[in-house]
Amino acid sequence: MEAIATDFGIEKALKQLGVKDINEGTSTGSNNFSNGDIIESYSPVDGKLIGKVKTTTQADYDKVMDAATKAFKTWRTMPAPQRGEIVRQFGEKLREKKEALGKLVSYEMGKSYQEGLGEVQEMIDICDFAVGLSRQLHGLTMHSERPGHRMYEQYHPLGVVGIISAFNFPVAVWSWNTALAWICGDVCVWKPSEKTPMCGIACQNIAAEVFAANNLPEGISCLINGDYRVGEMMTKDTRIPLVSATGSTRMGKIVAKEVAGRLGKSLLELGGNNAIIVTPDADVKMTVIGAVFGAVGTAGQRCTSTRRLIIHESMYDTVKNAVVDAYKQLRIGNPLDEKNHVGPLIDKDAVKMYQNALTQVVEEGGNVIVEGGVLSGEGYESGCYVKPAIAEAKPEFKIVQHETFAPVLYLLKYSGDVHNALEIQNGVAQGLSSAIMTNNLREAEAFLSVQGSDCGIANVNIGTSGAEIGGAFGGEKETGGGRESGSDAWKVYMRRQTNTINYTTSLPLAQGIKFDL
Ligand code: UN1
Repeated sequence: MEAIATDFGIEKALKQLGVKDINEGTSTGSNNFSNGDIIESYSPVDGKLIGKVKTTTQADYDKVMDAATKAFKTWRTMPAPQRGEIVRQFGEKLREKKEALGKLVSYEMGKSYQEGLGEVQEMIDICDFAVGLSRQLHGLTMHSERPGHRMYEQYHPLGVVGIISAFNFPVAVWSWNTALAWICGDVCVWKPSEKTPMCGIACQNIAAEVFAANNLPEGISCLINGDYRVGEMMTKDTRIPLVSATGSTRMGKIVAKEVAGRLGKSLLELGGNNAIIVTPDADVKMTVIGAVFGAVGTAGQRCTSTRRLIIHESMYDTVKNAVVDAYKQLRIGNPLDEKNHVGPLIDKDAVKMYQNALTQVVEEGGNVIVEGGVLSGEGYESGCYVKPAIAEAKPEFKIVQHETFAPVLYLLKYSGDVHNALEIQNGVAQGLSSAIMTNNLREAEAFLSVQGSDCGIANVNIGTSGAEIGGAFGGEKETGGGRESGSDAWKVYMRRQTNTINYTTSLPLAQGIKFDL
């Protein structure tokens, strides 16, 4: 074993999750694969090596796809409520392993342990949701225009669903996809982020245990590992009718083009540039909680993170001072230590992007009011801990228009009515999450109206992050248009078939066409 941190119960959690020193990295449940390059996973928490994973080779990938396509043939014939029972068992296992998995998420990704637990809770919630849904994959029935005919629609599974997930939600986003895909009768092939491969191994182990205990084929849940080249194997593969990809807009555009080029479907969850509008009728205390959690939670690395506060001029100084005061209370440090609010960024590249954003906002004429900086010294040896920063800026600054995956919050001022604030809010390329803080019904309804927020998520008196799984999650414009998790997002994982049955002895044609022989 190479250096493995012993503090905060990490070693115990890794053992409990079966995350060994060197992992195969490619799996259809059992591990029996060739020797791809090694990916080493270092924790941003303490810079130590957590483990190693093998990159999936083309030969490995083909084995996975064979196993997955074969497993689909069995899985799709199992009644959906029975598939729901398997997902229920998977959710039970997650409950048992919640602390261990939450710890691994925190240690490998860097988010606070509380947020790591929250992420596993999202997995449990989507399992519960999917179990209920497994009895509700409804289609409609229609009245036929022809006598003695019955017309209805039914949903069938698509086949193999490819999942590409990001480092920031290394386990939950996979489960939003798999829990739904599984009850729909699909099988899944997952490529987790190469920055959080151990989280992938841990989830795969849990899933494999459940499928094995039920004598089901291991190919129902498959894992592949590697960088974009491994992702490309999926995007180019006509055996994969749906690719669900979470990550940057840059990545999403490549995936969308590749998958559309073969007329496959893609489900995209890409960048956000989320704002909270603070009106003259806002509750300042609630605003501060929403804004600060939104901006510094997960160290600003959620796609729903709050990046812009659009404050009415009459409230500007009050809100600014309250938020700046709150930042003084923030404790930055080891995210496994529950007294800390903010953990590290994922890696040193992310630190560079954070530094560049702070330089650029000043170059563009912004005014930094809470200084940033990289922390060093005891506890900060990984070099990934940064101070959450705040800058006063203008909506049109290039850096403000850009999504920087770091705890940098921009304060923007508006005057006049809420429509002016909305113009600023909607005046970016991304369209994921949005929020308004107001006790004024007219402002709230204007924000939610057709002239209001153009985002997929629009919250009143709630911050931009922390959505529940029950709603459809996703956004518009450069966010990619996909919807995952709740509501009727399940429909993306199925194909719709319209069935018309003639139970008469004649064959009347639709539209009254006469064709007598
Ligand atoms: C993401 O950042 O990719 O709404 C997902 C939230 C979480 C999910 C974020 N439930 O902040």
